[in-house]
Amino acid sequence: MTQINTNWILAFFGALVALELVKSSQSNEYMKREHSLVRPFQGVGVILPHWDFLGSTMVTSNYIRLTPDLQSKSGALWNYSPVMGRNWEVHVGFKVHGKGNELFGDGFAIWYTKDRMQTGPVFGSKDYFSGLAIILDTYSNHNGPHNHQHPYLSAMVNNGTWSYDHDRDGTHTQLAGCEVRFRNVDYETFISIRYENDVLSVSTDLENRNEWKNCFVVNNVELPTGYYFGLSATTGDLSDNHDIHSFKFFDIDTTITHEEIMRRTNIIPNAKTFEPPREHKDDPKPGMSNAKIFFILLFVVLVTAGVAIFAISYFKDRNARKRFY
Ligand SMILES: *[C@@H]1O[C@H](CO)[C@@H](O)[C@H](O)[C@H]1NC(C)=O
Ligand SMILES: [Ca+2]
Repeated sequence: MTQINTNWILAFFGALVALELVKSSQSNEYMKREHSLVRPFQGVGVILPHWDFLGSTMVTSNYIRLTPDLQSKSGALWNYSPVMGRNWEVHVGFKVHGKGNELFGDGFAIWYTKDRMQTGPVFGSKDYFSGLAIILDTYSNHNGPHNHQHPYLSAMVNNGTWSYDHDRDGTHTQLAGCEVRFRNVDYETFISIRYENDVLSVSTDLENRNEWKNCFVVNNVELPTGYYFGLSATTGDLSDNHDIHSFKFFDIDTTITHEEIMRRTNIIPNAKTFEPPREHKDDPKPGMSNAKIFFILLFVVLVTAGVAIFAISYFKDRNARKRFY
């Protein structure tokens, strides 16, 4: 009798677990074709449904090449359906490769922005953008005090006010970043961008391990609904092939109401933990900093002397008073 009971209980919980698994794979998280790119890209009929491309972009059946490994190229790929989802996750499969071993560039960016199909100086796209940029910068412009290695992955949220500063590799407007190594490997490399309840999490799979490695997590990131996904890349004096192998969009909250999605179209992109933009200053000249050191030392000497004089007279006073008792 008790044996039967435990079996029933086990079966009941087993069924519950199975139901949960089915639910999570079916409704909570599923890929939306209208925001995704899956192989083969070129077949009979339409090339790339749901996406437009421009510049040097070339579509083959297995990959989409934003730029070839040639100087001064720029290309982009833009989804033409606005994203009407509150919480989502995007997986991008890519390959950046080229002849250069020491010198290569410039990198590519993944966009979630208000405007689409606009060319410009930020990895082939418009500066002073409104929205989110995830930047995979392969070339260190190195004119500044940042101390990370390249390639470098970083995020920037912009409300149209700020400019991405290449000379500083964007470090003075970034939310967060991490060093990454993805160039010239034989396998496909991946990045995951998850935006859920105003938390932005970026991770990578660059070692062919089939598991995500955290790059950064940033809280309090506000992004509106109704923006567009895009990808763009550029080369300058240095170059690389910037290839996109897949772009998969998952809607991770299908329970959100239509009203909430419409209300969120009015949000202005904002990130509360955003480091306040620093002024772009030229690197200080050596003479200047010597003078600065001299004045700092002088100040320290004067303060020390002042404190010493005060202390001496104070203790003298106390000692003098003590003697009276
Ligand atoms: C854009 O951001 C800047 C700085 O964070 C802020 O001063 C400005 O008011 C914002 N603009 C809008 C339209 O929200
Ligand atoms: Ca750079």
